[in-house]
Parts: sequence; C-alpha cells; structure tokens
Amino acid sequence: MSDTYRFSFGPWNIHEGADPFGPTVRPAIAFAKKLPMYKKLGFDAVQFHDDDAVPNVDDKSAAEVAKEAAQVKAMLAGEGLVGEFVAPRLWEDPKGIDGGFTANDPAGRRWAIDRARRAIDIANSLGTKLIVLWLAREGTYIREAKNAIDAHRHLVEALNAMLEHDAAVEIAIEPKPNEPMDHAYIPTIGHALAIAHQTVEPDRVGGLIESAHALLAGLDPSDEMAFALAAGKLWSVHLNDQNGLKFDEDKTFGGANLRSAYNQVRVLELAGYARTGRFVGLDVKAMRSQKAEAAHLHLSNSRTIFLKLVDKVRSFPKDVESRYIAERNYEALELAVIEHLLGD
Ligand code: GLO
Ligand code: MG
Repeated sequence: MSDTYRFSFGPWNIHEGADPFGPTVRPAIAFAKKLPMYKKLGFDAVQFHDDDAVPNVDDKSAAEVAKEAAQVKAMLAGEGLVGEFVAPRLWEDPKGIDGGFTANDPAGRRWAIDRARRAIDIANSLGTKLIVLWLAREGTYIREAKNAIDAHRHLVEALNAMLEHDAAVEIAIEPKPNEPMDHAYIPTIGHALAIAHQTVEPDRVGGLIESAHALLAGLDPSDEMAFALAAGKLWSVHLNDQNGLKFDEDKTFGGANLRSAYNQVRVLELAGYARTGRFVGLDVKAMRSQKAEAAHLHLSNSRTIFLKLVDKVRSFPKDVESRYIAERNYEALELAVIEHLLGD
C-alpha cells in the first residue's frame, strides 16, 4: 500500500439543495449520471445507503435484492469504482420514526434488525464487508420517552444480530450527538468503542469519525480520530467542517477552520492511514446558493484542500517540531505551525 490517499463520497453529497426551510433549488441527478462524476472529481469509491443501491429494499425478496445489488456492482466496475460501505437508512422509513434499534415497539426493533441484515447482504453483493451505522434516530427528543438503559442494551442486541448474520462483516459506528434527535445515544467515539466491547465480537465493531459531528459534541475531531486509531478502529472518516455549534453544516473540509483540518490530516498521517487502504470519505454539502452546473465543487475542493494539507503536514520541519517539544516551547511551536500554514 502506498502513501497515496483514495477518496470516497456518497450519492447524497450531490444534492438538490432542499433544507428544512425551503424546497429543492437544483434538478435531481440520477444515480447512474452521478457515477461518471466520481473519477472526474478525483474519487475512487462510492458510499451507499442500502436504498441508494436497492430502492424500496423492504419490499423486495432476498433474490431481487441480490440481483439489483449485483447490477449496481457492475455499474461501479464499468466506471472503475468500488463500493466502500453500506449504511442501513433506518431514519427515512416511517417504521423507523421512533428510532429503529431502540424503538419502544418490539416490532420496530425487529424491522430495524431485519433491514440491517439486508444492508449486509447488499454490501456482500457490492463486494464490501463494511457497514456504517449512523444511529440517526436512536435517541430521544425528551428523556422520559424511552428507558435509556434498555435502549443501550437493544443497541448491543442489534450489533450482535448483525455480527451473527455474517461472519465477515465489520461495523463502523458513526457517532453524532444530536440532530435529528435532541440527544443521540452514541454521541462520541468513546461511546461507540465502549459499546463495541459489549458485543459478541468487539474486533469487528469500530468507528467512522465525521469532523462536524465531533465539533457538535464539543470535541476535537483529530483527537476523536486518534482515539479510534490507537485502537486500530478508524475504519473510515467523514471529513467536512462546521462553524461552531449550529445545525450540522457539512461544509467544505477546512472551509471553517483550516488549523483543525490540518490537525485531522496530521493525525491520519501519523497513523499511516493511506497505507491501510481505507478511504478518505468527504461528507460535504454544496451551499444552497450554488448553481447546478457548479454544485460539485464542494467535493473536488475538499479533496484539493485535503491534499494541500497532506503536503503541509509532510513538509513541516520535523527537527523544529522535536526541538520545540524537547524545550517544551509550545508557544514557538504554535507560531511555526501558523507560519507554515501561511506559507511563510
Ligand atoms: C448525517 C450523517 C450522514 C451519514 C450517512 C451515512 O449527519 O453524517 O450523512 O454519514 O447517512 O450513514
Ligand atoms: Mg456522515
């Protein structure tokens, strides 16, 4: 494996601009039309929700699901792409209105586990063993709505059911503290890896860190990544940016805080992440004001900024770093970092 990074994004990252306060502002682009955009933008892999690959997945037989997913795999191959992961999209289905794995209604929990098993089958057909769990509605609007102790146990049951469904599947939990819920049950990577250790196979449960989600939790994304990396459990990333404690902004990587972006790249470099063969995912959204013909720039720009920061990390003088660390002169180290970023 080389020091060259490979990048991924999901079809939802090219979108029509609807937000909670207004409708779409750009025409929809069909999935098949999005695929040829990947390589042109410098990307090698596609991230999937289960129903990005197989629409209306609940209504189809196992054989139909396998057949449609195999067709998608052939489309990927035709574009020189691979599938990185599949994420069961429990949060858009009316059956997941109260959360899936932690729904109060046992029928809702059964549905969620069944849907997650189907996502694993889709991943197999696409040729990946990685499942991502963004636990969107696994939380509450008010604390009295659920028994949170039971809810955490239900999450372990769901993880176990997925691990038992397939002996090779690996599950990366994508923590997020809020939105759409007032509070989510697995808000940080610490929670994710702690719950991994309650499952029947902790080695097959890891994490995906999204920059904006860590910032929404008041944490430093690079340290969240480091926590997972130290455990050998950073299995993907969703790099983006976030300007303070607002809604989940999914801004262009480095667009709000270049120094924080530098430190995220630095920690990936320290871990030799590129050599693991895992992808750098960019979960970024175009600004709603962006015209349709230029509504892909957030992706290529995020990648460009990432690669420029890789150069910055690699070219930072290591002797200067070691000297200031040895002298405990972090004031001098900070100025050296800023001057380096400013190109002085
Ligand atoms: C939303 C999440 C979302 C997930 C995606 C994959 O806040 O970041 O984009 O990453 O649905 O599970
Ligand atoms: Mg994400």
